[in-house]
Amino acid sequence: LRAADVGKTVVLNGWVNTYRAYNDQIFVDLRDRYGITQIVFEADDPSFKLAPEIRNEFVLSVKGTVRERLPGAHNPKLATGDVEVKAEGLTVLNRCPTPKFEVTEFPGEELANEDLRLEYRFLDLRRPTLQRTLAMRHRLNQVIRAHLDREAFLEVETPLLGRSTPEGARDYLVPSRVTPGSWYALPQSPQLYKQLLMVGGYDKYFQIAHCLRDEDLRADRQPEFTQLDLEMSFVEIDDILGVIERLVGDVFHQCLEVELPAAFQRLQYADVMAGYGSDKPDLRYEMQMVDLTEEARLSSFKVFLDAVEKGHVVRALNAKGAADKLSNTDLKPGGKLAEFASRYGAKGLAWFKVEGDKLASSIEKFFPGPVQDTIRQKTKAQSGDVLLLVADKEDVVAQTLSALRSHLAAQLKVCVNWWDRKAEYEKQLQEEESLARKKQKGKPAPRTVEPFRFQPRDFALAWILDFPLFMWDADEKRWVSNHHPFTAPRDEDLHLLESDPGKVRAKAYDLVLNGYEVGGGSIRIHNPELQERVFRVLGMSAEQSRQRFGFLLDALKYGAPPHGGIALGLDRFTMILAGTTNIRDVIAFPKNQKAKDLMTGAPAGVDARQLKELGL
Ligand code: AMO
Ligand code: AMP
Repeated sequence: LRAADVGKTVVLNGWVNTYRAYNDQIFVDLRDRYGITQIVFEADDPSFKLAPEIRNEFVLSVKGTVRERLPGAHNPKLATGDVEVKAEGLTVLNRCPTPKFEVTEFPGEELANEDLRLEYRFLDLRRPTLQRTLAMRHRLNQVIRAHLDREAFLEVETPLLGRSTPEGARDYLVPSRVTPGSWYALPQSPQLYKQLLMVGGYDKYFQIAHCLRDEDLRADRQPEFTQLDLEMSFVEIDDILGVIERLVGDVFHQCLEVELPAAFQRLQYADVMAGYGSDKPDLRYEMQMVDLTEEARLSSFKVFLDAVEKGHVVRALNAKGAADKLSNTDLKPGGKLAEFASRYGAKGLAWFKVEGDKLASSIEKFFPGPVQDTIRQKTKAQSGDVLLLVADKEDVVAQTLSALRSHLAAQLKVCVNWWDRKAEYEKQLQEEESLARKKQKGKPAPRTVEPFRFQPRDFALAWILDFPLFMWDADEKRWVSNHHPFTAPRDEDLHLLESDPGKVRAKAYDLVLNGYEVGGGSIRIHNPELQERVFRVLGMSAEQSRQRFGFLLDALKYGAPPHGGIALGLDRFTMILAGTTNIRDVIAFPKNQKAKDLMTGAPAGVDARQLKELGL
C-alpha cells in the first residue's frame, strides 16, 4: 500500500512483526512477503477490544481503511511509511507462543544461534533477509530458464535413483527392496546421463539438478546442492565458455543490474597456482606470491638454507602499506599471523618491513645487501610495505600463502565485500536521517550520503584453463582424475597418456568468482578406445571398466558426437548474488555442518519392519 491507495478499504493478512499499545491506540506492524504495514486500532472501533491479546507472530486478518500518516509520523525507511491502515475489523487467524528468537531483524544486531534457527527453520524463513535471498534465487532460476530457452536448450530431467557416477566424493546409497543386496546411488551430478543424452541426439541440454555428495561439509558445501547442469554436442571449449559468459552476463544484468565484460579473463592453471597458490584465486585484488627460493639460497638464514637444501621453496607476499597496520602482536614469532599460518602447516612466518630502501627485520642481517635489493625488486616493495615469507614444501607454502592472502585482504581492508559496503551505507543513511529528523522536527531530510553503487571490482570472474588431467594420490599410490574420468585430454598431450600422465593437460575449465569455484566442466572423451585408455591409467582393468562403465563404453561405440559441458554451483552463485558467505542462507531447508536437518531430525532411525523388507 502506498500514498496512492489512501481512502481504499483493504484486507491485509499477515504476521505481527511488532506491536505497541497505548491507552487509546494500539499499533501493529503487520508483515508478509511484500513488506510491513502499520495498522492502528483506535478506541472507537470494536476491534480495539480484541487488539490487546495480540502478540508477536500471531496471524491476523485486518480489514480497514488506508489513510495518510500524521505529519511527523512518516517513516522514510519503510516503503509503506507514508500510510497506515485504520482497523475496522480484526480476525485472529492463529496464535503463536513467544518465539524462541526474534523474527524481526534489527540492523546491526546479531541473529540468534544458527542451530536454534535451523531447528525452527519455519520461523527463520519469515526473516525478510531470507525471503529476499530466496526470491533472488527464484529470479536466478527464471533468468536461467528463459535465457537457455532462447538459446535453444532443452530442459531434461534425469533420474535420482541410478548407478554411481564417480565425481570424487562418497555416494549416498539407497537399498533396493525388489532386488535385495543391490543398491542405487543418488547422483553426485547428472554427468553420465547428460553425456548419454548427447548420444541420444539432444544437442543442447540443461537441468537445474539436485546433486548429492557424502563429503565433509564447509561454509560453501552442502551434502545436497543444486547445479545448473549443461551439455552440448559438436562444440569446442570456446563454445561452452561463450554460452556461460552470455548467461552469467544476463544473470548479473537482470538480478543485480550489474554489467559484466562480454568475455571473462582466461588464466592458466599453472600460472594461478604459481601466483596465488590456489586454483580459485580471489581476483578482486592483486597481492601475488613471489618466489624467493634463489634469494633464500644466497642468505645465511639457517631456517631458509635448511629448507632449500631439502628442495623446499621460499615464497613471499607483499602486504602493501601494512607496516603501520600490522603490530608486533601480528608479526612476532608465534604471533597472530604465524598462528594463522600454522593452521595450514607452515612451521613459521618470517617478515621484512620495508623502510625507505632498506629491509628491517630480526633476520635482515642474514641477507647480503644485493640480495635484499633483489628481494625488494622482485616483490615491488615500497616504503611502508611488509613482506611475509614462508619456507616449506611447495604445497604447504601455496596453501599457507593463499589463505594468508585472503586473510590479509580482509584485515587490511584491501578488499571489502560489496554487502559490507552496502551495510555501511545503510547505517550511515540511518544515522543521517535520525540526526536530520531531530533537527527538523520530523521532516524528511535531504540526503548527503552517496547512494550505494556496485563497483566494477566488486565481481571478479575468470576462467581457469589447462588443468592437469590427473593428480597423484599419494595415499592410494595411483593416478586419480582431477575433474572426472570422462574429461578429454588435450590432443597435443595424448602421446604422454601412458608414459607421463602427470604432464597431460585436460580440456577442462573452472569458473571462479570472487575466490569461489562456481563452476566446472570439460570437453568429454567421445572415443571408446581413448576412454578405455584413461580408465587404464586410473588403474582399472578392462573387466573392471566394462563392469562399471559398460553402458558408457557401448554408447560411445554407437555414434557418440563430440560433446562437452559444464555445471554451475547455483548455491554458491546465489550466495554471491545475495551477499552472504554462508551456503545455508541460500537454501530453504539446509543441513547443518554435521549433515543433519535439525528441524525434521533427519537422518533418523527407521522401523525394524522397514529394514526387514529391505533385507538389512
Ligand atoms: P563439479 O564437481 O566441479 O563438476 O561441480 C560443479 C560445481 O558444483 C558446485 N559444487 C558444490 N556446491 C555446494 N556444495 C557442494 N558439496 C558442491 N560440490 C560442487 C561447485 C562446482 O564448481 N559433472 C561435473 C560438471 C561437468 O563436468 O559438466 C561436476 O559435477 O560450484
Ligand atoms: P627462529 O630462528 O626460529 O627464531 O625464527 C626466526 C623467524 O623465522 C621467526 O619469525 C619464525 O617465525 C621464522 N620462521 C621459522 N620457520 C620458518 C619457515 N619455515 N618459514 C618462514 N619463516 C619461518
